[in-house]
Amino acid sequence: MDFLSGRSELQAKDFKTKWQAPSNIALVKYWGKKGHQLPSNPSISLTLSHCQTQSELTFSPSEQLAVELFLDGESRPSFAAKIQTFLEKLSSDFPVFKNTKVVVHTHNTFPHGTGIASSASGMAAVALCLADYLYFLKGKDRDDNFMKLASFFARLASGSASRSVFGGMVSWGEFADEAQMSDLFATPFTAHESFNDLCDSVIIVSSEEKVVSSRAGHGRMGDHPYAEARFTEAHKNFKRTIDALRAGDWKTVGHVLENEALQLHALMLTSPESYTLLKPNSLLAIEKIRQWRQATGVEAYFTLDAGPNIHLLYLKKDEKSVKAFIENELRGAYEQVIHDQRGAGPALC
Ligand code: 2P0
Repeated sequence: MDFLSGRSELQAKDFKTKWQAPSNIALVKYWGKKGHQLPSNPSISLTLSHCQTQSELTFSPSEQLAVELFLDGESRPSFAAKIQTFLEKLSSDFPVFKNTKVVVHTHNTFPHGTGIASSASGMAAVALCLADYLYFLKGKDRDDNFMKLASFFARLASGSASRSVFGGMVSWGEFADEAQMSDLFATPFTAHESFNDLCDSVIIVSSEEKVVSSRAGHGRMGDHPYAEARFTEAHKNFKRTIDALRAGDWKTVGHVLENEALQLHALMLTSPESYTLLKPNSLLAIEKIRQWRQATGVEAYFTLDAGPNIHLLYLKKDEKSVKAFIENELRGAYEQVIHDQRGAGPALC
């Protein structure tokens, strides 16, 4: 890969950069990994617009790698330790990080207390700053490979973050006949124009901290009795999804979307060390969404991340009726709602 060439001769220098990166919601889920942070199956996601992390990174030469991190101005040693561990791993391939001090100032635009994980947006923002630093050290202008490098770094930090480096729809993981797709980094996916204004209302059922992290959840796929069946299903769902996305077939996308969310949570329930991230109100909302769709014909479909919150996806033309449904029919089942939509991707601040 040419974007990795010439990395061993780089010398640390003073540099500062700031990027913002969005969150994303997977339509076909990444759940289970192999090798060095590689996905067991291809995934595809919608990049969101309102849920963003902004991170400023200041790099300076140092005798050894050191990381400080401030969230909204407050020192967060535990987050700093995560970035430090990530950079330590990266430094075997990019030795310049062994002689770099990094100070991170970060801020999330998510409403407080939503329980929305920020690892995708957070690690994507950091990865973009790292890619910027390396381009600066090489004396290169950002080119077509810049985002590829950022996605490569983001993947190593957190798999889903690899997809947050691009806007619109984004796929990640090798897949037959899709030569542009790679396990190493994500690539933008061009869907039918009818999905250009896809909406996602995030229904926050619970903002409590999760009992099992995503990282641990991926780990539990290692000895899961249904792992192979899941990876086969994921490949089939991926194919159905990309075909339907290209054809503008929202109904098929919606059916796969719901199936993927339910498979994800079924894997958690049936893993040898079982756990439940769904809450009673998650199931209540799912039932009501199905009944309402049946009764009205409005094509709004749910999905879930590794958590209890419901993402309700729908076309812009149905925005008014979906918002009224959430307010009237789901009242009492949620803490708050974030009405989000397809986003354009990261930006240099
Ligand atoms: C996804 N999730 O495709 C799936 C669906 C959550 C549910 O990827 O261990 O934080 O850092 O690579 O990316 C969440 O897991 O895990 C995730 P690591 P990540 O979005």
